[in-house]
Amino acid sequence: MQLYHTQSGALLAYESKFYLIDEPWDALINRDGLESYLLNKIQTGQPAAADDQAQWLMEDALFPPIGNQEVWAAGVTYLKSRDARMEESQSSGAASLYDRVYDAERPELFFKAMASRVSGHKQVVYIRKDSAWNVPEPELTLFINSHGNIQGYTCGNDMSSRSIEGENALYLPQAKIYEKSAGLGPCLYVTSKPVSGETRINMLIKRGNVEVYEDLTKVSQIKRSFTELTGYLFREMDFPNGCFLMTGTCLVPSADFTLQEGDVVEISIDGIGTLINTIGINPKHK
Ligand code: DO4
Ligand code: MG
Repeated sequence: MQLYHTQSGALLAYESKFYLIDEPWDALINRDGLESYLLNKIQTGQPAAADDQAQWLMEDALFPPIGNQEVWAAGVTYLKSRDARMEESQSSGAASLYDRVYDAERPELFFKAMASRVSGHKQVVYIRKDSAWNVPEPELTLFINSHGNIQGYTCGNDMSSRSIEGENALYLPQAKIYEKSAGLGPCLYVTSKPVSGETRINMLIKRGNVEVYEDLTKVSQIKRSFTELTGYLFREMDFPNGCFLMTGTCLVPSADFTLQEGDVVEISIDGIGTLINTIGINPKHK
């Protein structure tokens, strides 16, 4: 089932019907056993919403599926990411850092965004004006509730500056954290079943009407389990409203590619749908 965060509240899509759930977003998604709770609501008489209202909400009134949570991110969880970081950081001498973290017991986890810096479906994400080499990073993103239980999944876009990170690994926060540097959406895919390794993650980038990049991979390519990543994140931190965790990029465009203003990035993950973001530049910094 898909749960959309809309202007009119939580909209549940299940078996081709829609239901408006009249509960605050944070309290709803933080419930243990969210899937059974929502199923039970439908089975015990939650009235279906009108199709045209639901379509309008999903097309025109969608928020990212986040309330008052932090967004964290894991790094170097796919071979593709390790190789790309090693390539971009050759001149800084930091290449071995990425190799080592890929094989280390402890994963790389970093703070990515407060909700106020997150863009939703069909919204703009920014590239930095002081960065010459910018990419989107398509990442299966977990929603983990305050008890450390994974309740659902969404598509994540971990916008990144490869030139800043490549210059010096200590610049990672500047390469990763800035206005509108994270995309989440279009919905929370609520399921109690583990995600299949066969789940496909696809990224398409369009410039005008031309496709300038497309590639696809499967979740089975990830080096670490989601419970392992979640376990490290929750070791010494409490998240009263739960938190989002991007699980690392599995696709990286070739080294001669950089995003331009106006490009459109589409990240699709089986079961969740497609998150579409247009690339912009913060007008304050133009
Ligand atoms: O090590 C730097 C960031 C890694 C990352 O964001 C990723 O692998 O997705
Ligand atoms: Mg990333």
